Amino acid sequence: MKYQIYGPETKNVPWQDKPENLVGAPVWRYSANPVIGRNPVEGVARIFNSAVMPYGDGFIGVFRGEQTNGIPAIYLGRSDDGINWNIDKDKIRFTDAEGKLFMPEYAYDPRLVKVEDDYYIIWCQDFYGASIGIAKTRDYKSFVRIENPFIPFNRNAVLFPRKINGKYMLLSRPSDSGHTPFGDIFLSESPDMTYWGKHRHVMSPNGNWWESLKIGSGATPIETSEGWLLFYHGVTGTCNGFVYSIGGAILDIDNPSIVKYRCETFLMTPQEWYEERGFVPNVCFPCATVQNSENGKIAIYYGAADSYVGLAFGYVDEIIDYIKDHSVVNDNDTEIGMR
Ligand code: BMA
Repeated sequence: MKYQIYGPETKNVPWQDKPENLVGAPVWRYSANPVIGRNPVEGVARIFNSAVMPYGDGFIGVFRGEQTNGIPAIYLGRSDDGINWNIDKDKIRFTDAEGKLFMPEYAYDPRLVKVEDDYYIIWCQDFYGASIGIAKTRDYKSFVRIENPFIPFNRNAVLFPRKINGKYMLLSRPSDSGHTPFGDIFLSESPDMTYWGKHRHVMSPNGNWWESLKIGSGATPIETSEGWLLFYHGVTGTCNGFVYSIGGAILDIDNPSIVKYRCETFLMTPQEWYEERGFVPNVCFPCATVQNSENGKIAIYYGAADSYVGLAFGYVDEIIDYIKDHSVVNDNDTEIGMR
């Protein structure tokens, strides 16, 4: 491999070989997508925008389940192969530190990451307005909520998988209380997952038409020898509403507010029926990856049309080279992000 992935060698990363007729970015869809279809669990109409990670010999995931009352909640699921999922019928039971039930009124777009000994679930919820909620677990049995990191309004928080310079690092996307016609990615740090500060700007919509309106972090950044590989979503506005595509960037390993490379073209944009047609048409919304550090295979989990979960694949070498070959960064990207 030309570039290293730092992290576990997940041998059973879901995978399908590259189709011969692939054009554009070196990212291809699983031919049997969507991997989670409609009405996947009793009382849940749709699952999408969900995160998974390796666990034991298989995989574990946190899923955005749109309940039949229309309210999103987070469900736990398990899988041997990362493709076929058993999702719990009951939503995750979050408690406070004393073990008392402490459920968010709604919760959506969960991300999942292990930092040291703890697994963190991070989502968007009501905190007198849309904001970020976090819980941690060590056993996937008890889920204890910790302090909300930010005041409203905020969405798309993504925690780095290790401390950087001794600090937890969280990407987020300050927003409004609605569907937010703007949005930049910021970075915040914490010594303890309670107090967040030293906020830095990471990147903004930069003039590329496919991401002209807003951007938001997607999957947990992947540590590589070139920097943090970040899959994010970029949104453009059309006369028929928003279109969500998947973009790629590489952030500096020690100062991730600095964007080293940023692909000026999308890596994936809605084109299949399950991305173009659904509750919200034209959405590809990445929330997680699993990767094999030995052979460089990456599987990307993304929400499709606010209705389904899709899988896409790529090799770290090809993806990084593609991002570098098509990289355009401006001062706004490369500066430390403090004004
Ligand atoms: C965003 C979030 C996502 C959703 C997207 C498209 O604001 O709510 O959960 O996938 O809109 O509807």
